[in-house]
This record gives sequence, structure tokens and C-alpha cells, in this order.
Amino acid sequence: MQIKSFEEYEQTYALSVEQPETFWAGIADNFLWRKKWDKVLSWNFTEPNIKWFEGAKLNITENCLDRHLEEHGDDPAIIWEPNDPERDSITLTYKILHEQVCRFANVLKKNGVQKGDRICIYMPMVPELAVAVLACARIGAVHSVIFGGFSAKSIADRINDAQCKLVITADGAFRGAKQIQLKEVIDDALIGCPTVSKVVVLTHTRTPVSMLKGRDIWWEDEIKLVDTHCPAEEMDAEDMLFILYTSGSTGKPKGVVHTVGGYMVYAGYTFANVFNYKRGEVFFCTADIGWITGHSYIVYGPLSQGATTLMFEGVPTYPTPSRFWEITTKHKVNTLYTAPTAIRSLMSFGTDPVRGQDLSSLRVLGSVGEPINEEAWHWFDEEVGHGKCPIVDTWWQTETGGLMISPIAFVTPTKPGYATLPLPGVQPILVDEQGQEINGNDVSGNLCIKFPWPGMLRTLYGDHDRCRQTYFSAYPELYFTGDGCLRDADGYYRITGRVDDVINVSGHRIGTAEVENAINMHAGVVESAVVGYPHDVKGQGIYAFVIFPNHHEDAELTRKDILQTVTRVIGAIAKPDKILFVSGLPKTRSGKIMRRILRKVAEGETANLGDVSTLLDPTVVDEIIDAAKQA
Ligand code: 6R9
Repeated sequence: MQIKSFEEYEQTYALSVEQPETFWAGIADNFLWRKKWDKVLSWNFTEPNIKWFEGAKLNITENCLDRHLEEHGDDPAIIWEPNDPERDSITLTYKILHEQVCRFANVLKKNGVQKGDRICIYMPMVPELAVAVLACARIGAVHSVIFGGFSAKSIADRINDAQCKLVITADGAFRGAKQIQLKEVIDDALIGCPTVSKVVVLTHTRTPVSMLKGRDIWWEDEIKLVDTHCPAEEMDAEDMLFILYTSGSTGKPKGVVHTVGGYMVYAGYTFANVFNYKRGEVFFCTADIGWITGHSYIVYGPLSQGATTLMFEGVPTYPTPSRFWEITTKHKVNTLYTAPTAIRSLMSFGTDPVRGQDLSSLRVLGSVGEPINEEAWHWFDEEVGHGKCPIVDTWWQTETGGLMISPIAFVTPTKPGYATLPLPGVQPILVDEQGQEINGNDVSGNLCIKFPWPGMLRTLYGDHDRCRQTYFSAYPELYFTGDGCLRDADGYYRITGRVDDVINVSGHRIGTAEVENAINMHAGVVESAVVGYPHDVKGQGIYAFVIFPNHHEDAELTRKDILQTVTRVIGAIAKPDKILFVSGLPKTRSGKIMRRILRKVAEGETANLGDVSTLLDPTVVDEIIDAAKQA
């Protein structure tokens, strides 16, 4: 499946556009199917209705596990590096991972889980998390993994939206110097979740936890009661594989749905190609499995290719800012796939931490999650890659399932800040506000995709109409990404950032409306408006303008109360970096908040605010500018 030269890329790309079905059938032939498809693709972007490999039967875990056993059963599948460098790392071979997955799948079955049931997973970055994900897939249960930074309320909303039957969690998680009480958060969440009848709890931090009789069971006890024989459930290509919640323009998170066949082919194909993975190499993706990057490039993509995937429990700066480089040295990492925010944060510690380590094993570097600024790109290139490792700047989304616009390592000439060119099968187009295609080069517009690819989302769980409205209605017959983009004179793509009300904080998507809703829940808050602003490390920070007429004399105290509320309602990841108390918000006569103005204020660019004549009360702007200057 690997493309070896730029010429071959061009030919492959042309084939993928001219004969998409032939192209993808050829790729899909590299996977294990119990029965091949009757039809490669049927689609329309109006409803939308997208089906890949219709009629095919398979189980993704047979591709990720069983098919490697005979020849590569003793190869390492997962290397786990704990938060605490003093603790031993753990290696699971394909044989052992297969056994553990089968065993845990039997635990799920024994506890009443059936094909199609939704399972919530809220776990630390430990091998059992990958085991839990794959065990669901083994028996056809739909996993919904929730990142460990979300609050009880966020979890409850997600569990209720998907009507989950069972939750898999752990007592706690280690994150750097901190401990997170996962089970306690789940206990709080489940007060409002009538559909959950069982909770499986893994022991990890050994913090005391409450175990409710009849509901809560220990992972370690359960696996003793079952054996390791668990035939894989036969799935249709279009059966649901997982739901993953992500933020959008409105307050309510969206349950993005991916299906088995297309997702597998897409995650596997993009992994093998873009990173130029060679068997035996160690692939280190620093994301958490709670995000799409972890789903596709820690679990499914690498394992489908028989790769060795490294799972790291901790954070880049613990116990010191050389942790990533120590891990690279210790496990002879060949590919390091991380986020610009991590690079910027590590850059701020200077070159000592990185120069002290042996990074000679590195062959390919990757970036994901947000635009990478040139300074970070060069630092990554020079200090980490020593000028010899291609950097693949991979643009994609939860909704796309896998990489979309990205260099292919050793094939596509790279350019700092550019995701470069579309991968085979991906047909990007730039449109103006009216939806007219913008042709030619040296142009910019809104990024859309005009033809389906196997990894694309199929629906939003329980709300197909919202899926249509969000992605397929802005521009008829196109998938709208929500990103702005430019195409330079060479035809290279550079993603410039979201054009909707989503902000990207440390590579995490956060909806401004979600944060506003959370702030507004705090007693005393009349109204709020949230915008993003440039932040040196996080990429974007969260700036909240809050109307709070009678706040505490000590404004700092009220600010902390608001932060606490946001942490309760969404989770610590959504805490505003700045809160400005104002007496009014700039609104149009029809009552819409003019965020454009607030964005300028947040950026500190108040000299040229543009036209404010449509405002109901233009004087609030002066007041806000004054308040911002004093803050
Ligand atoms: C994979 C992932 C998706 C949003 C996306 C865009 C931003 C991701 C990027 C990038 C510039 C890149 N984004 N990769 N922007 N260059 N290489 O991050 O998924 O969490 O759904 O976020 O992230 O704005 O629309 P997700």
C-alpha cells in the first residue's frame, strides 16, 4: 500500500479521483474480510447517505490482532510507558494482547453486553484502555471513549445521549504530579444515568473507591471468571464501530459515528503511507486515546498494520521537560507524532533537555491538531529531527476518521506550516461565502471536500438531521470542514484555523457556546461571550467577557468561582484563560453578539475595529476596550 515516489503519488492520486471505486477496492484488498463487498460505494451528500464496502463482513479485531498471530504473534503490539519513569514499562505482544482482548470481551458478554450496545470508557492511558476498546469491537459493542479531563456532567450528557449500558473505568489516573479520581467522577456522573447497569473498575492508582453492590465490579476479579476464547462477532462493513463526542458551534457536543469497514481501511491505509511505517519500528503517538488521534493512530491504524504502538500515560513535562526525549531514547522510537502545543511548550525549556538525549532512532516526525507555526516547525525539524526526518503536518478531524491533507513521508516535499497535498482519495475544494468554488492557486477560502472517503463520519448519533445541517447544508453537495484554508502558488494547502465558533486550545476543540453555557450557569452571571485569542503555547486561549453586576469586591475571587463552575460543568480543559467583567456586550439591533469586535479586543488590536455603526449601543465598545486595557 505504500507510495514510494512523488511520481507514484501523482499517479495514485489521479487514479483515486478518476476511478475511486477501483482505487479503494484495491486498498481494501490488503485487509482481512470474512466476505468481500457487493458494492464499493454508494453515496449522496444531500441526506447524507454514505456506504462503503456494502455487503462485506468482517471484524476489525481480526485485522488488528488475529491476522498477525501466526507470523508475528511474538512481536510487540503495545509498549506502555508509565507516568512515573521509575516504574517498569510493559510490553504486550500480539499474542498477549489478543488473549487479553478475548478475555475482556468475555467479561463484557458475561455482564450482558450484546452487539450494538453502547459502552462508555473513561480510563487512564494504560494498556487496559486499548484492551477495553478492542474488546468492544470484538463483540460488536459500540465504544464511546471519554477523555479523562471531562467532568461528571459532561460524562453524564454523553452517556445519556448514547444510552450506554455499561461503563469501564479505573480507580484513578496519574497525570504528571497529579492524580485524577476517575471512579469518583463516574459515581457523580451516574447519579443521572439510568441506562447504566454495570461499571467495571480497573485498579490502577489504588486510591480508595466506593463499590456499589450489584453495579460495580472489579476488572481483576472478572477476568478470572472467563477464558481467553472469544470468537469475533461478524460485522457488516457499515455496522457502527464507535461514537466519539466532539465540540461544535452549538452548546451540545456531537456524537460522531464511525463504521467498521471504511474506518478500518482508511485508518490503516493512511497510517501505513503517511508515516512510511516499516515493520518492527516503534511508533509513538503522544495523543490520548480519548481523542480521535488516539483512536486512529494509537489503536486501530497501527495495530491493523501489525505495528508496535507506544502508549504513554503521562505528560511531556513530567518529571522533567526531557520526558519525550527520554522515552524516545529508551524505546528507540522511530516515529514521533505529536501536537504543536507540546512542541511549543517544550521549546520554552530551551535546548538542554532535548540535546541531552539520543534521538538517532527517529526517522519520521508528525504534527497534528492545530496549525503549526514556523518557529515550532523549525525547532522540531532541527532540534528533534536533526534535519533528517521529514515532518508530516497532518490535517484532519474527528469527523474524517483519518489523515486527509498531509505530506507522505519521504515522498512529498514539505514546507513549514503547510499540510501540503491531499492524500489519495481526498478531494478538497475551496469555496467562498456563497459556496462558489475558488479555482486556481494563490487563493484562500473555506475548506470543503467534494467526494466521500471511507473514513468519513456516517452520522451524528441519534441526530442525523444535525449531521446534515452541520456538515452538508452550508454548501450543497459538499462536506464542510469548518476550517479556513489557503492554497499557495504551488497548490499546497495551509489550514488557517476554524471559521466557526469553535476554538482550538492546545489542539483540543472547544465550542465557545459550550463555555458560555457553563459560565452562565454560575449564580450572578447575567450573560457572557467567549472568543479565542492567540496564545503562545496553547495556540489559542479562551477569553471570556462576562456581565456579572454584583461580583465580589475581590474580582479575583469571583473569577476563581467562575473557573470552578466551568470545571464542574465541562472539565478543566475548558477553563477560560482570561475573564473580563463588563457591563454590556456589543450587540446588533437584532440582538446578536458581534464576536468580531470581541476577538479584536481579545487580540489587543483595538485600533481598527471596523464598522461598529450597526451596534445597538456603540458606547459599550469603548467601555470594554478600557476594561481590557486595565486588566
Ligand atoms: C485530528 C484532530 C480538528 C480540527 C480541524 C482543524 C484543527 C487538526 C491540523 C489542524 C491545522 C493541522 N487541525 N490538524 N489545523 N493543521 N495539521 O485534531 O481532530 O480534535 O476533531 O480537531 O483541528 O481546525 O478542524 P479534532
